[in-house]
Amino acid sequence: MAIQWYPGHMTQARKKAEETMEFTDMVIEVLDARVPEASHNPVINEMRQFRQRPNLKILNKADLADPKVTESWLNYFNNQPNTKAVALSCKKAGDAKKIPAICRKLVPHRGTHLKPLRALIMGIPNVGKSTLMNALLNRRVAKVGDEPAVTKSQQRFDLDATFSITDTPGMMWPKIEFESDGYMLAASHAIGRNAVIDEDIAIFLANNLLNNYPELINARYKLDVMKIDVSAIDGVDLLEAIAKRRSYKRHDGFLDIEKTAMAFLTDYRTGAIGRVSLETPETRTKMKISKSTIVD
Ligand SMILES: Nc1nc2c(ncn2[C@@H]2O[C@H](COP(=O)(O)OP(=O)(O)OP(=O)(O)O)[C@@H](O)[C@H]2O)c(=O)[nH]1
Ligand SMILES: [Mg+2]
Repeated sequence: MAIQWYPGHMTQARKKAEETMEFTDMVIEVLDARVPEASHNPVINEMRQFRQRPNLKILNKADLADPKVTESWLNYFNNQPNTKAVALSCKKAGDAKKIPAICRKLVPHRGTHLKPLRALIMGIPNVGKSTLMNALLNRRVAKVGDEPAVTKSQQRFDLDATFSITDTPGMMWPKIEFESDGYMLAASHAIGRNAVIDEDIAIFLANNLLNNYPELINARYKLDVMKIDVSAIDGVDLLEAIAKRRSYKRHDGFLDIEKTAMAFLTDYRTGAIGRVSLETPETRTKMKISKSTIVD
């Protein structure tokens, strides 16, 4: 089932972003380091390129992503023309501090009292835009929360008299081209729960992680203790095994797969499984070539 999520307030957010773009010198695009291409909103590029604003891509939540894969994404992005990308964890004190200097380099003609540098933080929901804003300002100015669409309107603050930053509401786009992108985004909690079935998302995620990080899955869910061969099971089997091990049962005595799906998604979202990435530059290239609908 293709996932689409474009609630009404995002049309409004898009209009407002288009207006603000005119008075913006550069875009700080926040991505989820675990799904850097899936979490890229093509509409942001359109808006940015229309005004020819430079772009800094931030692969945020790098503390949750596979470091090797993040490294290959940075190479991939930094080899593209007019693109600068850095990996970051807003949860690490001081990590965000390197950002202002990079911005100033990208827009050397601004950044004075007379002509302050105006940066616009953009990205899909729940990638950490407001957390970044707070980290840059070193105080809690913006509300943050682990659910999509926390920020409802733009907020502008001065870092100092020569640099201002605007936080924006998370923005999706009207049609997600690749079905697996919708699943990766839902797993990473960028899409409202009303638009998805948690069980489907958990099965997709389980298949992806079983393929790419079998040792981590084995270690987290003690599959060997249960005499289960991690290389011989699929996502549905994994959820069933977790439900059995944790004795998640419904009132009627059957395994509670819904509860298990939520627990599994939470484990991924909080990093309890370990540092994992759901896509690599190679899987992305393959996906584009095959135009297949679901890639694990
Ligand atoms: N592990 C980890 N969590 C992060 C990081 N940055 C942000 N978060 C968490 O991600 C969740 C979303 O953060 P927000 O800053 O509210 O995200 P946002 O992009 O502003 O979201 P919207 O306003 O809904 O568009 C919160 O629970 C943050 O604590 C990071 O670098 N690492
Ligand atoms: Mg926000």
